[in-house]
Amino acid sequence: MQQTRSTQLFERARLSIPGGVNSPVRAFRSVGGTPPFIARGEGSHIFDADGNEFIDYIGSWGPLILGHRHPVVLDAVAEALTRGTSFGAPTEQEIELAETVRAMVPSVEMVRLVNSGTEATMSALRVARGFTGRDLTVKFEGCYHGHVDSLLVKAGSGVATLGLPDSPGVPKGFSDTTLTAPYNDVPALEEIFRLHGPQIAAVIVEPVCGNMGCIPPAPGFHQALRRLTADNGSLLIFDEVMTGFRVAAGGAQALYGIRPDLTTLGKVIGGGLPIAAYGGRRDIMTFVAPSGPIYQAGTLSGNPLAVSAGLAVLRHLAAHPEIYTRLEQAAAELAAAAPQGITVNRVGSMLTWFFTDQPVTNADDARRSDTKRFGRFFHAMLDRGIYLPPSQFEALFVSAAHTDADISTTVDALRESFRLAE
Ligand code: HOZ
Repeated sequence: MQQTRSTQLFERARLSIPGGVNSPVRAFRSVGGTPPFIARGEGSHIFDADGNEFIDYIGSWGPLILGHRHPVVLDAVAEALTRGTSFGAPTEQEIELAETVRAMVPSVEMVRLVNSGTEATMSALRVARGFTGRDLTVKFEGCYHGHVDSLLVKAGSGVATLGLPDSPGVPKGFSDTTLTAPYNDVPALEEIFRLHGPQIAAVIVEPVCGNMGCIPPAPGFHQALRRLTADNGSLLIFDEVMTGFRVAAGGAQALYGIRPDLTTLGKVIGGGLPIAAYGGRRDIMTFVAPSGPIYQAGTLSGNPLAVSAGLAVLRHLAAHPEIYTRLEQAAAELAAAAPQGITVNRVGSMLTWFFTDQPVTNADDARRSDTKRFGRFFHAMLDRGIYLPPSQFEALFVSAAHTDADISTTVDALRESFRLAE
């Protein structure tokens, strides 16, 4: 293999970091080859350590809805830096971020800031259990809710990408608290509730799945989740780490008109800095310490730099609804470039091409995609300067920074790459 600065860095990284990366999907294991090491980003483009330029459709796996180095983020972080990097004490901006989240996502009546999506889902689950006094959780096969012990069951994202069975290190007692159903399968969920209804604390769902590739909810799926949970005294948790502020300003719950009991948020809420959140009904959230007995805490929670960046992005999105129209139009153009025989799933600016001519509505369908062909397609795109998620089981993200020229360059690359991947 030809040595480049990136390949040298990868060899060096593997000596000190497991697999050379700090999150598994980045390692290119399922598509072959080694990852470019990124030196910098600007708008919709990134530049690697060898000076190669790419149009970026990962956007840090979702947070960068405004693109790299957007001025509102840079200005907010620069201003916050003049005040200090961390206090571990309350600040006024945390209230402003909480109020902004409440205004944009009305089901979130109270919100607690944490540092990662995993922390958000882990905490939401604990709150659901503490509030209901029940232990069981229902999740859907192929959905991924971070690396929370009890949620690493039939998980998507990196777990699906690497073809791993459920992770070693998770005590059986933890995974036994998780029941699974196929995504979009209402009869399977009804059966689970028939058998276990009074023990189920919560159903957690990616309202648009992004972690087995993009899979939209079937018509009526969310309404059934809402009805079954309400009828059984269970909570409905929308994991909007990926979809929050992305598929609509109010997230997937606004798009589909569903009011979950709890919501987890991440990615866009931090504007590219590490923030996540969980929130929901006031009567539930007041169970969280110190107002209630359910414990959850964090030294860097509400970090001022991250809060500033997140607040700037959310305010910008709220003030510019036309961004969502633009995202819709640009992503639709990309979706339309697929030839016959490829299944395209898209919701707003989340999109996946599956190498199958059959509809993809759940994890089994997604696994039927020809992943070898995906690997060839991925590398053909990369060779043409288009940086896609290196996994069939992840969604790509269009940002407001993608220009008409980016989209048309990408469409040309798509046409060639689909042909080369055959
Ligand atoms: N779990 C993330 C996307 N589903 C991937 C995170 C990363 O590798 O950075």
